[in-house]
Amino acid sequence: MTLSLLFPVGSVRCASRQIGLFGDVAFSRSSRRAGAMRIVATLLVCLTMAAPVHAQRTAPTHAIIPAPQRVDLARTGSFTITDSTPVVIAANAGEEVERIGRRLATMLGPGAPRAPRRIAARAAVPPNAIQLVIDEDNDDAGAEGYQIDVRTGSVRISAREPAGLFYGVQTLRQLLPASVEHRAALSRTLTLPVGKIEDAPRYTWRGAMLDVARHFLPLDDVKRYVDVMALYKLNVLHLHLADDQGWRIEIMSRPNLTRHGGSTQVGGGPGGFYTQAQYTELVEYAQARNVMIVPEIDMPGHTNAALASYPELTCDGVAPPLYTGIRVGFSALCPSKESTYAFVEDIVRELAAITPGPYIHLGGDEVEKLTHTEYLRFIERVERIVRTEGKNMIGWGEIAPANLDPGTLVQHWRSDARASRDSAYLHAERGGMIILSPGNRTYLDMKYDANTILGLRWAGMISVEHAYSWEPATFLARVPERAVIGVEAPLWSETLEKRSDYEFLAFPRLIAIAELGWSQRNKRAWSDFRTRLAEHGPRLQAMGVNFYRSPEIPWK
Ligand code: TNX
Repeated sequence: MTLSLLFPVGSVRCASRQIGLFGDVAFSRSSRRAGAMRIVATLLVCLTMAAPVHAQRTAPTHAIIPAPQRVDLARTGSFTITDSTPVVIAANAGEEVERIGRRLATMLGPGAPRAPRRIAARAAVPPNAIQLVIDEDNDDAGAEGYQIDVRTGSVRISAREPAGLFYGVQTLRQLLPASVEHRAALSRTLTLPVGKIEDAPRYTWRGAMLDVARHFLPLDDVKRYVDVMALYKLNVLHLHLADDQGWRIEIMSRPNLTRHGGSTQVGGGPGGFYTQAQYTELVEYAQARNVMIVPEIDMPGHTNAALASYPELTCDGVAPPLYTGIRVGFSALCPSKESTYAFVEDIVRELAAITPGPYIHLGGDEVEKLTHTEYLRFIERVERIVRTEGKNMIGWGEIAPANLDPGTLVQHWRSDARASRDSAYLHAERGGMIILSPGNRTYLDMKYDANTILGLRWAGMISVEHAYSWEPATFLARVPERAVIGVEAPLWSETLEKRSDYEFLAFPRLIAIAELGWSQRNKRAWSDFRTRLAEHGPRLQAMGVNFYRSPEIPWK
């Protein structure tokens, strides 16, 4: 074995290698044994390294983001992919595996979409094939993990679930040149380095949020966002579908919400909305990429578009005019009227019916028009409505002091753990889980620096390094690690008018958050991340993503 096979890629200092290796959760007995061998080898190398100049600073063998748990790739030896390399799946493989195989085969070959080849359980795998294998006993992989084994004459990706195979393919994609991202690529020969990868996510919730309310974003643009999310193994897209400036989802029983409430946006543009059929199309598009859609209708505040459409929701029965500015906190549903709860029931019932995922987000942030008690009673009542529809509620951090069900998720968004404002720990104490979206680290609408034209700055400016260099498990002092379900990066759209604006702020910072959500703590280091990220420039460009060429990254 060569040294490059022994060590996790990218770690250059002996100490960090040791921590990395000791910290590894070995997958299987054999890899645990290999792990022990590695530790001995590491100690030997550390001793040798005490001697002055030893050429340990070898170039990394890959630029995979998020960093996998374990990568052993050789510097010599490769598997060659040609136009005729078959992608093979089991004869009885289900629809999802078929789809993953088809997309892989299409990516590898030029021209028309290609189908994967099905082979019987006992039949020999054809030579030089890429095989996708579902192995239900593969407990090492978990629900989203996978293993890749590249040899000179075969490639095998295995996982317990289709989601794992999908992610194995995303990793494979990143081992190939950016040219595979061009849809109508020319005939070409590609190679993969021989070696093994074993991988599984750290957190189950790896999210992004799009505010399509302040400015409307057409469906195709949302799909493009999902495409990039999938490449980086993000699995939740939270859509902020209603706010003061616009209502963006068709509700059949309340047609004026979109007819009137959806007719404008910040700055007074034409707004827009998704029909339920379009929403369903997006849900399915996302599902095929292992992304769950979480719809949010913000309430009781951030509701001017709804109040303008249905005056019975206001306490005085008078509809306010539509709003196209960017202030917050001035609107609220009337908490003492039964018509308010009939409205919430209609919304939640229709959303639940078109949302296969288990969550409905009801906002709950920045309410200034209700007393604290009115607010808490409101939250408790709408939570019951969500549960009646068979879903779990999510709300922004402010909801934590209410008497919540432990199945509800609290999304922390404040920058720090100021005791008076941060109460997420109350939810952790009752056994609930917290999504971390701290403003000063994950808010993609914050400017990168003082020169950024788009975006806001209330939570500070967020460089790529600042978005990357924090630790979710210990971020909230009073929330234990086990109560953190994961991370999510919101992109609010007060200043964003079109897809290229959204992409400019999201990328590459969302990619940094993706690594926080997926990679083990001991596999993360800024110096290594920025070198890997540099290799992604051509790929993002090939995908047509308008990313910010941050000077922090040595772009290729
Ligand atoms: C705070 S974070 C908000 C949004 C704004 C955003 C702008 C949160 C739950 N509410 O209404 O769009 O700041 O950065």
